[in-house]
Amino acid sequence: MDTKSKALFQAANRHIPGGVNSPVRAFLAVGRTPRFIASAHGDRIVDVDGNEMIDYVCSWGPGILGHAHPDVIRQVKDACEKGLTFGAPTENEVVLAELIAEMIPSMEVSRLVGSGTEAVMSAIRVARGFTKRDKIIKFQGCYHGHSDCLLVQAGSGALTTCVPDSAGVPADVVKNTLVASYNDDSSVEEMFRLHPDQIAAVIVEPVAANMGVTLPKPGFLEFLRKITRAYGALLIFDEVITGFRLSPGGAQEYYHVTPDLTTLGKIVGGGMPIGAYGGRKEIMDLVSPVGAVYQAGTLSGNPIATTAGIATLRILKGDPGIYQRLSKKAERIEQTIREASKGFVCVNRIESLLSVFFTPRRVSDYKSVSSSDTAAYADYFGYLLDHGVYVAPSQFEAMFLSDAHTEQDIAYTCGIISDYFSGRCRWMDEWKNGSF
Ligand code: KE4
Repeated sequence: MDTKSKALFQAANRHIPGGVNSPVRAFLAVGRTPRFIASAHGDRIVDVDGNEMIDYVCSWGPGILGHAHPDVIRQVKDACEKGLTFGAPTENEVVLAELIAEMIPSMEVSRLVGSGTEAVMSAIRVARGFTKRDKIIKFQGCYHGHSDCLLVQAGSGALTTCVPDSAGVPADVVKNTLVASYNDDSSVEEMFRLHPDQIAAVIVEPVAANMGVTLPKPGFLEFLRKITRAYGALLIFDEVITGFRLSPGGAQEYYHVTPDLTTLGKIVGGGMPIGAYGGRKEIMDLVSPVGAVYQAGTLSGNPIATTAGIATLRILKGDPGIYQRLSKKAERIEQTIREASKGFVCVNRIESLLSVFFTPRRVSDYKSVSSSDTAAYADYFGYLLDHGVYVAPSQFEAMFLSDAHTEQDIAYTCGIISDYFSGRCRWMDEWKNGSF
């Protein structure tokens, strides 16, 4: 029953584009009315119609401890009593910068901003300022927020041109953006061969999670580290999703590859709006007011957001066992999908991040991701939603686990998934007959 969600969605559409403040929330990819959430605790969310669901979106990643963690909430409440924002430096910002540097040593110096988009936009600017070069390489299928120069898709002459992937982005703005293929060394080598001293940086999601979870092939990240060094370009790891998710030190600790710059979001704010970018002092000293690269923000590092971020990181740092618990829970779901689907779908998982792709092909890049049957995913999504399991409303997103997911809820989820694939799922039969 979603009566109140339907009414709210109607009202929302009158004053908000598509009725949502971020497109994926509109459920367009799954053909359902978005659920308007009233509250959330632990691994549960409750919508305005009182439907309680087990949450595997976790607000797209920040919710690694579960919703409304009591220690985080208590500290945020106390902080609110002292004022919400001062527009002046605070002790919290020093504490959070020290925590980030301790957990992600390559971020010796960092700057807090308001979102992952802002972190990436700023990191690109610093890379261009540091190298005095204009071109950047990104990868097809990787998403780094909505700053203009990254809203691109490979043009026909992918090696030389790109075309905007959004209205309102002038062609001029993306002319210095090159789009390579994820996990394809040769596509990167070719770009450096064509533009040997013009590339400021390569930006990559060390584990791509915005085309669904797509893992780096063995050696790919090491290759990017090597080729950027060889050509004097910077390597930027966009760890907005993987930061503090794959391990306390993110993907760079997990894969033992150290980038020059890192961008963070989501977990670093503990559910409050924080992004961050950082790297070694030599690079970050270019950032205003020390250096010539300008970047600023009214609410950057505000006391409430930094309180939530510090509380969250301290819990993660203080209980590394969380990562093993998270991984075991995700592994149970992965195994259930593999067994129940009898190999008719592809499951990619790394630690507590996973995606199920409705294709029997192995998914390792944008091309193979594109073979997924999005209508089939929508059918799967709807069945889970109707049975109280809330996963990403898009084939090209990830499933997130939290430390609050109980064994009981994981078992329930596995039961629903098994029921779907073994009984309800018309997709496999019709897919076999090519009629889906
Ligand atoms: P934000 O500006 O949304 O805080 O971060 C942008 C961003 C940057 N880099 C990566 C790797 C990201 O995944 C994101 C944002 N992630 C999406 C989920 N795939 C946010 C959800 C949404 O857009 O509503």
